[in-house]
Amino acid sequence: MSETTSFQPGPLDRQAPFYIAGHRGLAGSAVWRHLEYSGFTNLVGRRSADLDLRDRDAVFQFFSEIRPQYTVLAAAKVGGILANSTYPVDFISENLRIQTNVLDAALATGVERLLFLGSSCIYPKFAPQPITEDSLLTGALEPTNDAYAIAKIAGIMQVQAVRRQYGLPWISAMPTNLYGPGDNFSPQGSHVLPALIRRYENAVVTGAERVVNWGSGSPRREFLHVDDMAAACLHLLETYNGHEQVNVGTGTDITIRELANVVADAVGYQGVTEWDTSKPDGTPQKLLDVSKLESEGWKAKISLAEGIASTVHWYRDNFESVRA
Ligand code: GFB
Repeated sequence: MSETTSFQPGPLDRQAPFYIAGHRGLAGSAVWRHLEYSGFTNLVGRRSADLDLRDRDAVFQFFSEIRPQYTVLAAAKVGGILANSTYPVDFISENLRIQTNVLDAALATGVERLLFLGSSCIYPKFAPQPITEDSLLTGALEPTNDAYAIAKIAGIMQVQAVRRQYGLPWISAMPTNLYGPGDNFSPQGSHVLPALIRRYENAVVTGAERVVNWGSGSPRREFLHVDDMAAACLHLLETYNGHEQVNVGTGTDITIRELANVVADAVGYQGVTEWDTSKPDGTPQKLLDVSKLESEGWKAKISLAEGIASTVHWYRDNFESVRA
């Protein structure tokens, strides 16, 4: 029996050095907050200006200095549908370099528990819905984000390879579309939810009577608040030791048109909404089957309405400094 199969997960040591790669991003900053809240006292993060994760030597140097016992790999080049389809080279190349460097350095220094964060876009474009973990590699990917998806699939494979070859109990989690405080609100580069918050809020502030969103509004997406995602990550690190990636979502989805109405209501916009069908729709539906995660004893807590309201609040409070 290899070490991975005999390893029994349990509570992590709150004093052990714990590195969060990407701790300034949407996902990583939520992981940091949740670990802090959960009593971890030795969290380590580096801004990209201080440690460029694409620089292999620097990453190895960092791991040998810090010797983290645990790592969450939340660092990635991410973006919405337009950014992904316009800059596929950046999305595949940067993500492969970042994750290979971090995973190799973590292996070289013997990181005990590691969680690799991926994305629900790793699954085939027409995967049966809701998408189960075993749909991975059963069909062609959605072309608007295939470069990013291939990088993330490579990350899952590397984690599985480390389990097989070296017996370390590392795991992967695949969150659905995330949102929340600290998101990127760039009009061209962001994901749909921050884009809608910014656009509708701006329309209210400027008194605009017309808002134009992308695509047809008919695609369905599932949205998970990052604080829920962060709680799921710690839960999995303390309970799960499986070869297969675990889906992290809410198990419910909504059309983009419905989402736009929720955001418009949340900010108090009463004008007209139009749809620019020259922009891509992307995959028609992306709803995760979360029964594996639920069987591990975890369920999302933050409703979409509640999560959007608090994110709008955060956006207003941080308007001057949001990433855009
Ligand atoms: O959030 P989004 O870019 O992500 O787009 P994906 C979701 C849907 O919202 C698409 C529509 O059908 C868009 O056409 N949409 C409407 C908008 N208005 C807007 C807008 O102003 N901005 C944006 N961005 N979308 C990404 C992948 O795909 O999801 C990534 O490209 C990653 O690789 C991420 O997996 C989670 O769900 O289509």
